[in-house]
Amino acid sequence: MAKSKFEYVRNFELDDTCLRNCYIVVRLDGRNLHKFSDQHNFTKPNDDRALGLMSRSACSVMEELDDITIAYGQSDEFSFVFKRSTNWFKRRASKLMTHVTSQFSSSFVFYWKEYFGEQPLLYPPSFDGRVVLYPSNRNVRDYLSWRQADCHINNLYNTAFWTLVQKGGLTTTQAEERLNGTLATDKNEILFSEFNINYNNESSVYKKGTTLIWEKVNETTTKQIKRPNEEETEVTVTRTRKKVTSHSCDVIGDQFWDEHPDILESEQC
Ligand code: DGT
Ligand code: MG
Ligand code: MG
Repeated sequence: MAKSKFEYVRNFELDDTCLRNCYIVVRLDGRNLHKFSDQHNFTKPNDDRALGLMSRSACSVMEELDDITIAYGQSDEFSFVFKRSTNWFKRRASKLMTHVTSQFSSSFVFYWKEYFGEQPLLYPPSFDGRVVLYPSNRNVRDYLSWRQADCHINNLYNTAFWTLVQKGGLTTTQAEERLNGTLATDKNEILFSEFNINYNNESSVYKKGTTLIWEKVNETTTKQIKRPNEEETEVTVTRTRKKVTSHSCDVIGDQFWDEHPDILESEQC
């Protein structure tokens, strides 16, 4: 078929193929979640409904899109790591990034009611996305460690800050001044000695964030079976299937990676 004279405009498209042999990480982050969380009365510093909805949306991304082996989320962000050998969408960065962010955003709206019940969603939320390539397993682990360290630092600060405000009666300015220049040990000490809060006992979802991976799980179902000339009997069937499972554990040390050796691929490629 003859090409139209407009065909040349295709040549303006840039090649954004991700380099081979690299892990492709897509990180998304809520746009102006500060305002969104205020307007939707999120509890401070952590809102279980919001964190649950973020994880549910990330789970939908893993289930609907191919080749994501691990996702890690905290606050209003989630990172998705694609297999280093993925050829999904010919490794085109813009396709991968936009599919992840749009699947996540639509899921966030779709599942809103499951987490917020009758509380209305006041306006459409949006998420930005970026793609980063990491050539080695060590780089991917360090990337996830970086996000988890960020989660820990922010959560300790936010826990101390909102405890000073909510339980200590300080204004937000006073709480900010009180925490200015303090180290982690100081914040732990303020929580413990002034408010009898042992930070170690805080929920691990808050302290460690949420890690989603694929795991084989056994699912048992019972069925009533009726054969000709026999009494109806109950049969139990156990099937193994791959499912996205959620963990709030340390991903900085070796234990998690030793227990899940299939998440990262072998280095010889
Ligand atoms: P951005 O990302 O530059 O468009 O701006 P923000 O406002 O999204 O800022 P960001 O991403 O650095 O920080 C996340 C905000 O989301 C932060 O203001 C606290 C809020 N947020 C996230 N999770 C929760 C939560 O569970 N409860 C409450 N109250 N706020 C949360
Ligand atoms: Mg944000
Ligand atoms: Mg953020």
